[in-house]
Amino acid sequence: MISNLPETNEMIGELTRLLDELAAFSDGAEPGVTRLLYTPAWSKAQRFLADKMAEAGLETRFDAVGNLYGRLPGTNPDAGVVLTGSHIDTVRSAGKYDGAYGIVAGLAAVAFLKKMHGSPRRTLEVVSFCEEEGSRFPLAYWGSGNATGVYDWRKDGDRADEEGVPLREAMQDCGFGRDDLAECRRTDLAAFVELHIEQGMVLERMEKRIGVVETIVGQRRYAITLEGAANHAGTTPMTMRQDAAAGAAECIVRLEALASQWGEPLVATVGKIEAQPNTPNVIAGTVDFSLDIRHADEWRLNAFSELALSEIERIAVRRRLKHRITPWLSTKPVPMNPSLTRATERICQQLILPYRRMVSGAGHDAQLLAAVCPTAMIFVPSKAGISHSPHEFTEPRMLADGVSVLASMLYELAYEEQRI
Ligand code: HGY
Ligand code: MN
Ligand code: MN
Repeated sequence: MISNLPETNEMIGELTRLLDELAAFSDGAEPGVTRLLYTPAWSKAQRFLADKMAEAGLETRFDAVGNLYGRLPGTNPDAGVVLTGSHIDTVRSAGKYDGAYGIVAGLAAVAFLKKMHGSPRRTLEVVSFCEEEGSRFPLAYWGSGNATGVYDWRKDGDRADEEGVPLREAMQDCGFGRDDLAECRRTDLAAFVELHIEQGMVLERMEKRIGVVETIVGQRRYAITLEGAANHAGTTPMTMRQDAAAGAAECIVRLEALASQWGEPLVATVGKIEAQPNTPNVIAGTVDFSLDIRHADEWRLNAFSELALSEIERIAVRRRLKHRITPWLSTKPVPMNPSLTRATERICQQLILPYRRMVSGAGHDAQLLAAVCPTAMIFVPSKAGISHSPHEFTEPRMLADGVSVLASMLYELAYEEQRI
């Protein structure tokens, strides 16, 4: 057990200052933070973090896709690397904590451990994964996916964003996508611990300070197109329409009703929708919409996804609409490492922090890292459960709680070389 912890007020000051500085790196006029992969704001944020890691005395490097690592070498080079961190990209019009908090808190924890305890036995690293959200290109987890072998940047860079910019081109324009940069694939990890805001309201409702994540839900994401016939809104009788917007609306209402019938923790969301020609006096000829389905149980996730897609097909056929369904993300529900979740629980008890074991309804890099090393995920409460919104907020005291738990975990893993 670690003998000392960061002084709370000092830690609060450091965390809020770094989070505010990072939040300033934002593209676009929308309120909140918009920092999409390989955009100018993304580039400035990664380089800002590289400077902060270097100031903390860590060895910094970028890998070939722009994942940033800060390294505190261990005295036992054969004992593997203990990694902590999260993702630097955001959704559009995001808050300032999702992803960024895990990086900033990881840096603060490692800098504290270096200052108080010097070199660890196992090497400690902080990572700023380049992309997790899937907000710009039709793929998600580009950073941790390249680190764990889910993607290979040399082969998987052809998908284009909404402006038709290929991922590979955006990556190279940012100075990445080069063989002379560090290899992405990590095969040397002893453990990964991700600290993140809960993005839900369970901890706040249960008056808990820490969430000990047991399972991260699986996800299915689809791009769906319904194609009817654009026509005059005034002269086309209701009985003679192939209205893609009405078809999409019926699908959305039906999916919501089905998900509610299935009950928690299943969720299904249509968050993105575009009608063409998107004109008030023209019947929509085409509608593109997204579908995001999640569950903690793989069998039920698959069963609901099949049902949802068959309902979309049934509605489209009845309305004489062509339909196209493109799957673009599929992640399994992933359990966290039981030994690490027990260690997190014990640390919360020792620090007298009320905690709760729970499922994560949000996806995280931890669910990819869990395939290559023992992985744990720790939550701090989100005010009113709000996230993916400029109104995202976590009490500064609770931000510091997370660092205390994370520093204790990293100390046991890297300085005490705790068996995992
Ligand atoms: O969508 C999610 O679950 C995460 O925020 N990427
Ligand atoms: Mn997110
Ligand atoms: Mn996140």
